[in-house]
Amino acid sequence: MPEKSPSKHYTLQEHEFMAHAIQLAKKGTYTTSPNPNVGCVIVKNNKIISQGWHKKAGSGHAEVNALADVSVEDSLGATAYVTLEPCSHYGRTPPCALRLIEAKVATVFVAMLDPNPQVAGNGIAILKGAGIEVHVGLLEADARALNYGFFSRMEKNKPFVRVKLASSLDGKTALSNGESKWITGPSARADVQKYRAASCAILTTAQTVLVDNARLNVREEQLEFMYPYNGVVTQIRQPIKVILDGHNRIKRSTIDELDLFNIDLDSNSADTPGIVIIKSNTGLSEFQKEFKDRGDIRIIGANYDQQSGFDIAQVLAICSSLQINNLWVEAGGKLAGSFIVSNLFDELIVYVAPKLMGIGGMDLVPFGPLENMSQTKSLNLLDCRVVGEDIRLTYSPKV
Ligand code: AOF
Ligand code: ZN
Repeated sequence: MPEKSPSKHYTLQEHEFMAHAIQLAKKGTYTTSPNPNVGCVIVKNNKIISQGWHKKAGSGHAEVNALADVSVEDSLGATAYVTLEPCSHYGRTPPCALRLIEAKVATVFVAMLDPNPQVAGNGIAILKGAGIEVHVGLLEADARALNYGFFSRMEKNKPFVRVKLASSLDGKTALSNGESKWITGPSARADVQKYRAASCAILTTAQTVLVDNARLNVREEQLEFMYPYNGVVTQIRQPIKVILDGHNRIKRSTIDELDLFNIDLDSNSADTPGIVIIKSNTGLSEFQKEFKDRGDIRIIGANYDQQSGFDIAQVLAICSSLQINNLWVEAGGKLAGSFIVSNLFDELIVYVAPKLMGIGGMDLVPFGPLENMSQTKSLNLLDCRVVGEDIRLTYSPKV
């Protein structure tokens, strides 16, 4: 790995150009995965002459888009600001480091290195080898925040995990008869839509799918922002649905009755399935055979224990192998509890409604009973805000 440039004191203008590149990168928030969000600004004589950002995996990278309409004459001696190290590999597209060399830029400011092992410093080395001045580290923390999911997958082999729960003020997620629609109001539900849209996958359980008939999709009419259609992206990217089915309740014969299985899955690329059903390793091949005719559904086996359920760490590794950067966990309190108790989550998001649901009913996270206060599960509060009539609380694990 090359060294950062600690001695470099960046000017205000350099900060402004990189901040602009970061704003451009954000435009890809709902559409680039499994690729990261990347922005690029080309500057000559202290003026931005062109700019670009990555829109969708398989289409042009930020640098290529920024240079698309620029002649070599114009880019000769220019400075490029890129939020992520230019790539050095032939992936779905050719290396951006070579594209910058071809454009004859003199200087490249890079906010941070690309942890992708196919790049990891090679992009910087190629640029330097061609005599280009390279500075790494400008606005690094902001650039990192653009891609927490991508970095989690690359660095820890697991997605960035957000666990969502909704409860009444007295901490109930459903009445004792199971009724739970609706606890929170329309604003909180629209907020959930925003998180779903930004997630690569939604993890849920057979119970949620079968009992609530949850569709778990992103609904344009409920999004409170304009979806970034941009010519390259022409339809909403629907998150992959990953369903945990330890008791083999989802059979070939039952799926046609469920709304979830009838939604349009065309927006997923050919190498990502629309739906993944994780089943116990026992009897797996039978199920795989049963679903053979459904190209949009993949059956994957995992360790399952009658008492403790699926091995969450293994489920996360499976998600990572499916190139899932951001995982949204939306099921009952039992699954949420497995994530919370094992600290295998990055954020817990709880919507609290101004309602009292009384005695009985489902607890927010059914664990315990505990014997003393030292056994309680503590969390870090990251954020608290009003969403319509409800409150949204965001926690991280306390380790
Ligand atoms: C860049 N600029 O805008 C992006 C980069 O399969 P490909 O060809 O799209 O390559 C994907 C990898 O390239 C991705 O995993 C990440 O390491 C890097 N993304 N690099 O120079 C960009 N999106
Ligand atoms: Zn690239």
